Amino acid sequence: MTETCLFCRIAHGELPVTLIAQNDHAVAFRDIHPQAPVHVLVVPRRHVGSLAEATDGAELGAVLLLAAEVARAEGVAESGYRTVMNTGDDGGQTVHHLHVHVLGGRRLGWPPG
Ligand code: DGP
Repeated sequence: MTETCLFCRIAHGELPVTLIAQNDHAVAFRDIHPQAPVHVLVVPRRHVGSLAEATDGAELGAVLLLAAEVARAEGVAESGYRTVMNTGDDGGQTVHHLHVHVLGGRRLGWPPG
């Protein structure tokens, strides 16, 4: 854990969020600035700065499987949803702890801006 990392603090229960799903490696909670009716973030419990720094396939797999579980729990698995991992400055990453956005509940545009 990194003391100053926002998502580490959330994952370790130091900041109050409602966890909507979790497994051994990852936790899921709602984005503070939702961009769609469903907007959930899935983050590894362990500090991983971004996808570019990921080395553990089991951990990454657990993050993605939790994202799929969130989509089912939020009722968008049938209608469809988008999973996004912003990586680095050009990718638009603002929180430097790997996270998957799970977005759904409306028709999403493509390509991204
Ligand atoms: P990104 O730009 O991909 O790094 O996304 C970071 C997301 O994190 C952004 O959509 C807003 C969200 N976020 C930032 N601070 C907080 C917070 O304190 N709580 C929650 N739940 N989400 C946050």
